[in-house]
Amino acid sequence: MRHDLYPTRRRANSTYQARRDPVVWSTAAPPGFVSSEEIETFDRDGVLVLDNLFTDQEIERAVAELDRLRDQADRLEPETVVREPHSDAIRSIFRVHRQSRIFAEMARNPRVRQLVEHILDDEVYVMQSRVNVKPAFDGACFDWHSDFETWHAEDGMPRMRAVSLSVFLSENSYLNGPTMFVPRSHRTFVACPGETPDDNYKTSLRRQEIGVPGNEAISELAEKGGLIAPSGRPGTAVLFDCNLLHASAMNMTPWPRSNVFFVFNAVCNELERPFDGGKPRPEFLAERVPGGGRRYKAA
Ligand code: 6CS
Ligand code: FE
Repeated sequence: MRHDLYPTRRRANSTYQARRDPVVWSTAAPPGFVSSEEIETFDRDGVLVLDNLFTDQEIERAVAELDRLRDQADRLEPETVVREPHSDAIRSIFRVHRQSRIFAEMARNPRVRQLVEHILDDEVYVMQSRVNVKPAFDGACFDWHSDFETWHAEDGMPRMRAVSLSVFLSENSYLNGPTMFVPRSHRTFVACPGETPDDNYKTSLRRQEIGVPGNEAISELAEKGGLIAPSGRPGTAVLFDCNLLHASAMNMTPWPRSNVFFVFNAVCNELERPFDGGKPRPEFLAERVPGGGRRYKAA
């Protein structure tokens, strides 16, 4: 019987347990462009805002590429184009690092790689990428969740040894549905109620119902850590831990809130069988380590 460090789902209510993994795995000095204080902030809060991580020129190319992908959505892998729950507007485009050379280059950015490989203390690979378009007037919300809870239950991610980088392709402000985070919630694993339906991803990417903690859990953790909604100009990036609770409200403004997300998983944290007992989700959502990763490296 496989030992499950983070049992979730198949229960009536949300239950808590303490995180059993480090947040920052390396004890060495961080890469030069990041200070030790910033790494300590990430360790404490589970989130770090990096202003101007990408240049205006890099962002302009990425925005033009996003427009091209949206215009040519019919040429993309069909399952990777997810539409809004209440309209035909595009909500997300997944696997952009495999469908676009420009987004592939962004994912290979040397500063990004140095930073995430420092935090995870291992080589990394892109387990998932997506552009969340959150279109003007029509961008629906993303319910409260921990990405790791889904990736553990439905993709078989064994340990909390992955991080996400959200890069602003448009202005993120308090108006247009910025991602809200519960700082410090990454140190608590909230096991969620409910049973994972077959092919859950076919609905969860439009409206997540399973893997959503109860309001009491969000209230309690927000009382402790508060709420933040980083804002900034295009090129700003937000690095956040795989287990940090986050959500975003709907976008009613005339301005889209388009961000590209790259999920970096440690090679030693290769995906196993889903811990909720279901069948693995498709590769466009959860890329398994190419050529198989090394076995789990001691912390
Ligand atoms: O299921 C997933 O993998 C996706 N769902 C959400 C709400 N965030 C992480 C990821 O994009
Ligand atoms: Fe998420």
